[in-house]
Amino acid sequence: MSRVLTVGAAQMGPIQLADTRTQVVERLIVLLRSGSAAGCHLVVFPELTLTTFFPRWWVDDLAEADRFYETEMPGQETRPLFDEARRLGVGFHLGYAELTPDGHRYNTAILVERDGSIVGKYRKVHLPGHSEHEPWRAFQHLERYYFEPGDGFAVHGAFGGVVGMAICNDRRWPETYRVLGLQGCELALIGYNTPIHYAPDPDQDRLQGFHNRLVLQSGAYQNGMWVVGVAKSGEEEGCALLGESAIVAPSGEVMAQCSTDGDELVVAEADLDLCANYKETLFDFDRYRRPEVYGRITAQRGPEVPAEVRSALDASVESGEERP
Ligand code: CDT
Repeated sequence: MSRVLTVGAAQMGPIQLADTRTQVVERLIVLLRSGSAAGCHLVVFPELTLTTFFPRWWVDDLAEADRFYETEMPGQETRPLFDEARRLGVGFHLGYAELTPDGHRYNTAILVERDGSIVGKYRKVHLPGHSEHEPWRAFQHLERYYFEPGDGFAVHGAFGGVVGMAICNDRRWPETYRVLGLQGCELALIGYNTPIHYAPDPDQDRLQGFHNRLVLQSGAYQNGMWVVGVAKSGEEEGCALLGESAIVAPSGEVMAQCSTDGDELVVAEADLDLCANYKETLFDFDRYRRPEVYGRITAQRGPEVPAEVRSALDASVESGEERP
């Protein structure tokens, strides 16, 4: 049985503060219909798709930001997207801000099957940026104020394969792909909002596109999985966001990439059976991995220079030895 999945990366252009949910959902439906016309089984939308990237602003009380969160999914304004997906028989992936009935806030993504049922939910694990008000920045990145971290990476049996999700900053961490890969993930869906300007080190600004491809491609190759990275892009409330949404094969090759900073759909035929070419050869985990020497990966968070290395370095400095 063929396991060739036609996947659409549905990049969104900017969403301004004044844009309503209804307007955004109309744009999503246009992209969904384009995906349907292109034969897509699955259309992937970005992180925090339904609103502007609100963590760039400080509020004294989180409740002031409640309007940016979804308290139900689908809700009244998002239901037309679910209805249209079911009518077209096209599944989708959607990122949004989630406010639970008991008051927890998450940066969340869901996977919706072609019958409109939610088959998986993921809450972002790696929350970047800061939690304090830092008004000196051109724009802030307050995800660590607005959200709690999720508790792990799961996979789901959907679309004829093993599908996982991650969100934006997660894509920069090899642990993300590996934990998914260790569950046999064949297709990882990753929405993002990546400001081109990085205030702590602006030297990285010119490298945003390169770093995006670097992590998507290496994550795909090293785990033998398809990776779909989808941006919200363009000039959003004075903040330039990276586009370059891409569909990457298990070979690490980019099979499709957006070329604009607006609403744009690119499509690829993702043969899930291609994953085995990598999972059963170079990256045959069961045969070649050595978890017994990887203990540090889960035992510690930050780097710890071993004491003997530290004291040897200190001694060489004290003795006036020249450094290279
Ligand atoms: N949304 C998100 O996770 N963006 C981050 C930017 C981090 S800069 C504070 C990213 O990794 O693209």
